[in-house]
Amino acid sequence: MEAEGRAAVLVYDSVDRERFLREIYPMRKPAVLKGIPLGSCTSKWTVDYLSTTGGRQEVKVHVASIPQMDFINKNFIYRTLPFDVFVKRAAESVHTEYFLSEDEKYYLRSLGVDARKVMDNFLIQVIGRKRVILFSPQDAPYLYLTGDKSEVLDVENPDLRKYPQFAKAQCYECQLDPGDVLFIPALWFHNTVAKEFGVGVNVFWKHLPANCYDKTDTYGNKDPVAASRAMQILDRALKTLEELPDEYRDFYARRMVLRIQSKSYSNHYK
Ligand SMILES: O=C(O)CCC(=O)C(=O)O
Repeated sequence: MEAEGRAAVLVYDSVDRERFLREIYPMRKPAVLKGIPLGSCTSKWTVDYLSTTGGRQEVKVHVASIPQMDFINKNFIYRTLPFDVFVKRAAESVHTEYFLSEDEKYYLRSLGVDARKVMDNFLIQVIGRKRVILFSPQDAPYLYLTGDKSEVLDVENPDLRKYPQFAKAQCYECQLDPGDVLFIPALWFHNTVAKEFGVGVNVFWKHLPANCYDKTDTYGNKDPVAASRAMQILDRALKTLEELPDEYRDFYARRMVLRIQSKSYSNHYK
């Protein structure tokens, strides 16, 4: 099967707030913003600086024996380390002290008090380089999703025998250098590969009107209210279809899919 190929994420230099809001934000596509004034953190946050000023507070880190952490099957363990020890270990490629193997990988996802997720996101790459691969929400049918996560972990070299539809997904790629900011619109799938030790700061914000979000959803992790209601109704419809014999269930399920496609897909993506 022919792969859809790759597209480079558009890169913009020294964009100010007005230009971002006017030109880039409305396109709802990822964009790399270079030359945003981030202050001194990009030169200051060295391994030494972070381990000295970050202190000894204990943090719970993801530890895996391979670089591709699998957030569906959880191929990692959680271990607690003092922050300074964690930073030093994460920055070395071979460890003298380790949990799983001498080349194990570490990931600390530290959430602020006001952590948010199903929203627009700026991934601010403060130090270290990172490769990011993104997929549009319209390619969801080809991504082998479990919930909102793709089963395809190695997006660079996907196993197309196991995931043949994945070849139809359009892959957007970029490299983030220290100081780069990646705009990730809500619903876009993203897979990041750290090229070396790095620190990224994610800033999430709600872009839909406030009444679209669940009021009890302090952390912004849930689907918009109308989406979760529609999903519940779909679950009920699927349960109802189970009352039919196979042949009929198949026929009506296909008709329902066609109806969803003709009624709900945006013209833009047909
Ligand atoms: O840690 C990373 O590299 C990416 C994190 C991110 O974008 C997210 O949590 O949505």
